[in-house]
Amino acid sequence: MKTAFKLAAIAVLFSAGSALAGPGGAGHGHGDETAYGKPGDPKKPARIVQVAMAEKDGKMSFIPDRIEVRRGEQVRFQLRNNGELDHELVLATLEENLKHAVEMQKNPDMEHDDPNAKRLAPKKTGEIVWAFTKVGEFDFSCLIPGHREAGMTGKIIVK
Ligand SMILES: [Cu+2]
Repeated sequence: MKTAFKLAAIAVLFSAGSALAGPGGAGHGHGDETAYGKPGDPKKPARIVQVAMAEKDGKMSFIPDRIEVRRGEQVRFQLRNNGELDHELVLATLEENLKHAVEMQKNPDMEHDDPNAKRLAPKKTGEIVWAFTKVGEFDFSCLIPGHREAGMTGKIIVK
C-alpha cells in the first residue's frame, strides 16, 4: 500500500518535470518551495558564487565542489563551462538527482529549463539564482549520462 502510493507520487513528479509547467508547476501546493529551497528573486541581493565546469584527463568536475551557505541566504551561481562538451548544473536533493540521473539515462536529450538547473554549451556562461531556505546537505550534479560518474558532482551545505 505504502509502496504503491510512493510510486504514484514519483510518477507525478516525473510527469510534472517533463511537462515543464515552470515555476510553481511542481505541484507542491506552496509556490516553488522545495526541500532544498526555492527559486531566487533576481531583484533581491544575492551572494555571488562562481562555479566552473571543467574536464581534465578524462575527469569532469565542478570547481568548487563544496559550497557552504547560511540558511536564508540567496545565491547567484555564475556558471561557466570551460570544457569541450555540454554540461549542466542541476541543484536538488541527492535523492532527487539520483532518480533524475536514471531518467536521463533513458532520455539523454532531456533538456532542463527549470529554475534549479542550467545547461551550457562549451565556453558559455549562465546563472541560477536560488534561495536556500532550509538547512541541510544538498547535491548539485551534471546529469548528462556519464558525467556525474566522471566526477561532476558537488555538495551544498546549508547551515
Ligand atoms: Cu557534464
